[in-house]
Amino acid sequence: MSADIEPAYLALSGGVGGAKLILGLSKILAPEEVTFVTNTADDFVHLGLNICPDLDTVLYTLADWNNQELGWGQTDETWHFLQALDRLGGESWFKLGDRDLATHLIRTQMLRQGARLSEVVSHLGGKMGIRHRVAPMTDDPVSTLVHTRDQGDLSFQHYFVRDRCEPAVTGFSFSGLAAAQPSAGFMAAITPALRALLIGPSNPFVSVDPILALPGVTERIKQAGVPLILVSNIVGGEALKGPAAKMMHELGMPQTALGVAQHYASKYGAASQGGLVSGFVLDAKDKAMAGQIEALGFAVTVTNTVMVTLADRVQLARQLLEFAQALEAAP
Ligand code: FO1
Repeated sequence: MSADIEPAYLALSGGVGGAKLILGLSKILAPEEVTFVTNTADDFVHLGLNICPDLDTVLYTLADWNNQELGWGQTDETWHFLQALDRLGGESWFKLGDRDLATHLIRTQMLRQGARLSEVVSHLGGKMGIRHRVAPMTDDPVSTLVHTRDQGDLSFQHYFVRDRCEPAVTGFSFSGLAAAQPSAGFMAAITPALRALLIGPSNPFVSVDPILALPGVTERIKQAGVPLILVSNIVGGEALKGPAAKMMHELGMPQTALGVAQHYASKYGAASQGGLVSGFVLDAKDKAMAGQIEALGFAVTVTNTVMVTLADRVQLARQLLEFAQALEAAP
């Protein structure tokens, strides 16, 4: 992966939605121009293995190894290990494919030998032929706790995969976060050379918030004074992927792009009012909400944000860069 030159762009990502935008950005920005930072708050230890789902989704997507049908894991996957595990009465609710298993084994081995997660990511990324910089949000363990109405607190993957996001949520917390340090690769990207920070259509509560909540991150972004641009993960009242709309409903928020913008406005504030967020990217389906989102203090651009094809990913990436340039030029 690329090093040395300070990047002009930084993109933050959760899993599938953010990874699609990252792929688009990787097609138009040279490796030294951008850093990709991924959420690690959905990481967990399963069967003794260190699993980093969002990181792997980003790596597999950039390597063109990702399983497009599932949205996670590798392409051309086989499931002999899982079947054998199941036959022996092992925990098979979390589906580890045969190819995917190699990633978790190498990562676990390297971590046990004392490597930082960032080093593991560089190693795996290099082996996958990825030239762009990818960094975990932190090298320290952070894990999401999902507070539920009826089942108490659940670890994220138990809520998400084992319980299929069925329990009603009342909130989230992130153990380890207050003591975690942002990774060196993350912090190295926030320099005077940075021109924009881009956040794809990832889940605000469990993908974006943990990254921005790492100690010192929002302060450093504010100091850098660069536009922070978010893409709505809710289009036409539905989540592009995953349980975000259901979570919003359970949390008593409007299940709309406006609801997403309100969440970010209340948590981080608008840059135009001394806060963090400069721009909000709204899907054409939701263009009627543009005025209300602008009233929160955000600049708004309206475009197609639903990325089905590679051309859609590249198109959205281009629009984001144009939006960032317009915001940078704004007084
Ligand atoms: N998601 C599922 O819905 N079911 C699974 O069995 C599953 C297995 C899995 C294995 C490795 C991996 O890297 C990801 C996996 N995911 C699975 C996806 C993952 O749990 C979620 O998409 C993310 O944590 C949310 O971003």
